[in-house]
Amino acid sequence: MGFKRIMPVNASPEYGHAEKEYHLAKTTEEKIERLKKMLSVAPKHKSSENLIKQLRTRLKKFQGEIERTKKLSKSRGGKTGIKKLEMQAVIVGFSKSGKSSLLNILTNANAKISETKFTTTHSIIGMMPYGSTQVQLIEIPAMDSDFYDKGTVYTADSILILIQNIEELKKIESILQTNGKKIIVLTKSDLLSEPEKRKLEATLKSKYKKYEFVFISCITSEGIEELKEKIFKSFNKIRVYTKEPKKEKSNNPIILEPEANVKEVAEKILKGFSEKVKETKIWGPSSKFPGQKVGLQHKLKDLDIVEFKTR
Ligand SMILES: Nc1nc2c(ncn2[C@@H]2O[C@H](COP(=O)(O)OP(=O)(O)OP(=O)(O)O)[C@@H](O)[C@H]2O)c(=O)[nH]1
Ligand SMILES: [Mg+2]
Repeated sequence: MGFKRIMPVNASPEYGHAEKEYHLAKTTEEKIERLKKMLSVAPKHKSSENLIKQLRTRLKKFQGEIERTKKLSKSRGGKTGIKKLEMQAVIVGFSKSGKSSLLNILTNANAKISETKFTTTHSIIGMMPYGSTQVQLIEIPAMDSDFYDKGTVYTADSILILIQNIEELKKIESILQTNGKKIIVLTKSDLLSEPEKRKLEATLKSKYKKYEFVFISCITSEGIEELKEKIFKSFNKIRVYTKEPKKEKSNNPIILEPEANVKEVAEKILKGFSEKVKETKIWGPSSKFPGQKVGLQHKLKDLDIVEFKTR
């Protein structure tokens, strides 16, 4: 790292420790923090003036780097530039965990994938089609990089935590700050043996009961459909299909809040003219029997089918 080591006379063990920590720092933020610590514990006498000057110069250099990074990510529309849509999920994980690969499979994005670390340096947005609607999916730069976007993660509805082992999950949990729902995504499952998978599964089921988890591979496509389902479920919305009399149900469901009623569906598909509805029949989870006749106030459930007869 080119840092000339000058051990000052009378340096305390505290200083020695701070210096060691500084050399272990991975990110620029960490370096800044640890340089400040070194400065605070450096001996304050004539013979260490040179050292203190050197430390201050180095600190300024790193602070300048952070400023430039911030400006750069702003000008690229990163951080503050993301407009949050109704259903937003973020992809987080350490570098090379497969965030860009997953984003590209699930959405229209074309993020750069690479074998080298820290390839993604600004948050990348993709849209994932789901039913008749779209989910906003965002790759956040690696958690172990200087570009990690805390703000977007904090406000997202759902967080996909990409890991390959439990140790990574523990580390991420200690850094992650969010109000969103968490889904654990075990990536590169094609590289795991069946016994390895079973072991991970057992640990997650016993120690991480409150989280949903799924094994995925961007190579074999294992778990991709299951993950889409879990992402949608995490937003706590319902899907309702509509149909016309004597016809098949529509292919694309309408997305609604839980407990939405028939009137809301009618308003949506009849463009505000729910008074045109003469009769409504329903099939599916909220019906007592297939084809039950219901009123406009009837509350719907996920995967119901609604048929309107209009005047
Ligand atoms: N075997 C295997 N390799 C994968 C899979 N997904 C991603 N990779 C590889 O892992 C490496 C990193 O993938 P990326 O998608 O660029 O990872 P990332 O998390 O976006 O990395 P950064 O943006 O640098 O933090 C690449 O070489 C990918 O080809 C997978 O499911 N299986
Ligand atoms: Mg990436």
